Parts: sequence; C-alpha cells; structure tokens
Amino acid sequence: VFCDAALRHDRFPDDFLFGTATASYQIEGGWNADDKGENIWDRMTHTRPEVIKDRSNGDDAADTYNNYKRDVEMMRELGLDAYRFSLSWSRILPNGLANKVSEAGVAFYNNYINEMLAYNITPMVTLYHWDLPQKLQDLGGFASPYFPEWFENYAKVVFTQFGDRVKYWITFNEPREICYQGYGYVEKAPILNITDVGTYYCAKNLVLGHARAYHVYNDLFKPTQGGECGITISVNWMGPLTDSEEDLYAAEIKRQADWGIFAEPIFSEQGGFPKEFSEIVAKKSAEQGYPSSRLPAFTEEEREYVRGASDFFGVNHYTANLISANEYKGNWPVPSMYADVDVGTYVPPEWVPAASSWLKLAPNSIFNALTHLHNRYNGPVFYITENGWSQLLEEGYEDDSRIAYYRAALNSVLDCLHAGVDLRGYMAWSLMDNFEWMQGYTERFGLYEVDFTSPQKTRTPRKSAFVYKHIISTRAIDPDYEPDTRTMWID
Ligand code: PNW
Repeated sequence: VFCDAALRHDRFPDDFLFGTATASYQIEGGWNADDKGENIWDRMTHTRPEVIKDRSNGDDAADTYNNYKRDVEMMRELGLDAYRFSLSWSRILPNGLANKVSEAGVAFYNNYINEMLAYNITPMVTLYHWDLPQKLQDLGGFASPYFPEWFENYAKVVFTQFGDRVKYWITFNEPREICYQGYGYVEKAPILNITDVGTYYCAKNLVLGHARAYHVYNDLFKPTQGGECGITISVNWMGPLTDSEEDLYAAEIKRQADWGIFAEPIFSEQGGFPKEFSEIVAKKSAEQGYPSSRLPAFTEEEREYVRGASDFFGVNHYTANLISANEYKGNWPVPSMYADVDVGTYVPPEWVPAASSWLKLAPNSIFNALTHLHNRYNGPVFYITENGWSQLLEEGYEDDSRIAYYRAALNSVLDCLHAGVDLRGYMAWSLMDNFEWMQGYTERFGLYEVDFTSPQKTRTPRKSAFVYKHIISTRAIDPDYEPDTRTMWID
C-alpha cells in the first residue's frame, strides 16, 4: 500500500512561498531621477561602455521606476505569494552616508511595497544587490574598514522606513560575486582586478557588515517589527569528478572558497573562515612573501559576533560543476583566489546549455546543494532566493528549455522537502528580462519578455510564465500541462 509515490512529497505546502526575483540596477532605470546619487554601475557603464557586451547600461532598463504598477500586475497574473527585489542604496541615500534620506527614493519604494501589499504579495527585500554609491567606492568600498559602519547606518534607515511592512530582509546578494568578481577580477563593477587580496579584504568586511545589520535588526527592530533577517549566497553544486580521495578533497576546498568563506563564519558551529582553505592561503601567502595571510582572520570577538547572525540561509542556485584535483585546471593569475584553490572544473557535455556560458541544466543539483548545506550547518531555514534559465531574445515566447529547467528544479525542491530540508520558499529569476550585467541585454532570464526598444518597456508573458502560474496555483508539477497562451488573466 505504501509505495514510493505515496510516500513522496509530491505537492508544495500551502504556506510555501512561491515568488520571483529582480534587482534594482537591473530593472529600475531612473538612474538620475530626482536626487538619486551615482553608483558604481552608473560610473562603470558610463565611463567604460566597452566592458558591457552590447555597450548598454541600466540608465532606463525596464523603467520599473515608472512602471511599478505593471510589475505588480504581473505578480498578480502569476499568482505570486512573494516578490524579491532590491533597494538602490544611492536612491535612498544620495550621499551614500546616512546624513540625508531622499524623500523621492523612499516614496518610490513605499509605492512599490504598498502596491504589493494591496494584493497580498509578500515583499522580500535585499538591501544590497551590487549598486554601491560611487562615493563609498572612492573611499575603498568593501575594502574599507569603515564599510561595516556605512552598511549598518544604511540598514537602520531602511528598517526604519520600511520595516513596519517588510518582514523578510536579505542583507547582501551573493558575496562571492561582489568580492571575487568585483574586487578580485573584472566580471562585475568596480572591476578592480586586485587578484591577491581584493576578494579576501572584501569578504571579511562584507561578513562584518552583514552581522552589524543583523544585530541592529535583532536588537532594535525585530522586537516590534517581528521579521527575519538573513543573507543570500550563491551556491552551485560542486561535487567530485570521481570518488578518489584527491577529488573529494578538491571539491571540499572548492566549496570552502566559493561559498564557505561567507557561509562558515555565519552558519557554522565554530565560526570563522573555513579551516583547510584558511591554512592553504596562509601557507601560500608566507611562501609568496606576504607578512601575513592574504585572507585576514577574524578576531575572537568578531568571530563570536558573526557566528549565528542570520535567521535564514538564502541560496541562489543555478547549476553544478564537477571538481577534479588534477585535470581541467584553469589558467589563474598568481596569486588569486582560484590559484589558491588550484582545482579543475568539469562540465559534462550532455548537460543542456542555456544562453549564458556558465549555465547548464545539471541533474539534481538543488537537492545535492541543499542537503549538503543542511547537514553541514545543522539544518537552518532555507529560501531559494534565485533560480532560473537564460535564452537569447530570438528564441521568443515558446521557451520550452526554460520550462524543462524549472520543472527539473522544482522536482529537486520537492526532493529536498521530502528529505527534511527546512526549505520555505522559491524565487524564480526573473520576473522579467533585465540588464544582465556584463552581458547587457543579450541574455534573457524573464518569465516575461521586455521590449526594451518600446517607450513603455512592454512586458509580455512567455510560455514559462503560464507554466509557473499553473504550478503555483495547483501546488504541483504536471509534466504534461500545455498552457493556452493567448491571454494572461488575473483570478
Ligand atoms: C545571479 N554562477 O548571479 C545574480 O544575482 C543576478 O543578478 C543575475 O542576473 C543572475 O544570477 C543571472 O546571472 C549569478 O556562478 C552569479 O553560477 C554567478 C552564478 C550564477 C548567478
């Protein structure tokens, strides 16, 4: 009687939060509207347009600044429970510092939030999704020892303005991308390319900044506002290529570097940076003539302050890599984080590719990543805060490969729930096409297509939007569901 199918958790719980995600610079436009200050993406795209694949920028993007009601209408069309978006620091604090709060900036976010709440859509708000005020960058940005203080002061303003209505807070989106891609390399603003210490100085200050915002929320706001505050880390599954001891160890070191330097200080029992990786960097730093490890340690006091400082673990998950001790090694600059890691990365040719070079459909990767984190960090509360698939614009509305990806991903989510992982929500990336960073508008992640050439930035649902809507309303995945895509209706 109790066959596997009956035991299987084949429906999503009623209180599971289904949503979509976006980020301020990628959708808002209005780059200099009212008194908004300049941020590092404004500066980089205006002064170095050649670093963006199609020489585009987020000056107008999807113009959510003027189209926010249409965005919320789309959320209603999809039947979303929740919507994750980010705040532009320099729109709220034009000066970066907290001496002056922009009335226009606050009014815009109030309107956006209130419009969601009017339709019972739960806002999940990221404080920082990569658009640092340029002035703070000029002062050193995340490498400055003042960074945690700047971030705490910004967080206080945000909690004060919006915390009566927002109950889910995410401090940072994807520390690895901020620190490695922005400070240690040239894949995100401010493209510092300081390969030896950029990533690591940024990492320590980012983690301390997160903890300061968390403690401020916990001490001063949570008692009356009653929400939760966490962080979102990108966790793609990094498994061993073979079962050899060398590959198992290589995969462990890769995980410690890619997300462990952010997750371990916050979520592990003992706190601090991951042990083996810290030892590797310390040893290499000494050999390379640095007076101390390029990865700065936490003081005992800092370690205690950071340990446990999160109400949930937000995971952005897209794909997987297989890790090898001896093969498929890249040509990394020395010294750099990936030269410190010194392992090889392999992607099986049979994994179906998306439009983004790094993105493949990797089987069971959500299950592998989340069960690993669940075991390593003693079963924290999880939200998947991003997961999605890119196509080229030419691929049009019949986005069957995106539908296949979402169905596979959500089956993997069901496997997590069945295995006892405390996973409470899933945000698809993205509600609509947007400015895909260095790829400009050439890679499209939207459930809705955006016509960036039209004055209204017209949004039109792709087939995947209908499928996602059906999954949300039925709380189940029907592999045979074929939507009627002639009209999108609001129930
Ligand atoms: C995310 N990876 O970044 C970002 O949070 C979004 O802003 C972005 O538009 C989206 O994914 C799509 O790229 C990622 O290494 C960074 O697999 C790195 C990875 C994945 C996503």
